Amino acid sequence: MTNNRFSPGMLTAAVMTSLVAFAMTARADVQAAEGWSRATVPGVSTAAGYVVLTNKGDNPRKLLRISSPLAESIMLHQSSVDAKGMARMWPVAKLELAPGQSIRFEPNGRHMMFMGITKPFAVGAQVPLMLLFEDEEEITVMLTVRPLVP
Ligand SMILES: [Cu+2]
Repeated sequence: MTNNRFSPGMLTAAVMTSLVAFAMTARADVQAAEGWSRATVPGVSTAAGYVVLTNKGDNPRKLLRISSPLAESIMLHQSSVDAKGMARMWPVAKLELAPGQSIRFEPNGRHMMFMGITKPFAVGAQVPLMLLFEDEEEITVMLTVRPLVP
């Protein structure tokens, strides 16, 4: 026996898929590139993530939340090295991209601090990073894990 008719369930799934695709393409003001992280050693529960974010839209974009299935939480951090070579870092409350603005996250600067990573980051692995912006624009960035020592 064959049945070539679409079932109502299949039709609903097809409609929902197209709605999701539409929602994703309707809001793509912020683009992410050059995502990477560093390998971690066993027992270490934190990691830093780097990316370049660019606002291609005509409106300011405010970052509301950062998350990853591989970490309990992720914070925005800024770090710097002083004249004596001492490195320190501190949390950054918010991040907003003006129209056309590009912000680079990099070592000894702005970074995404992964807290409570669920397993060590292995060289070559891809770490998903979800960035939620105002107006429900959410983008996913894949961070490529580089060796701990470059
Ligand atoms: Cu940090």
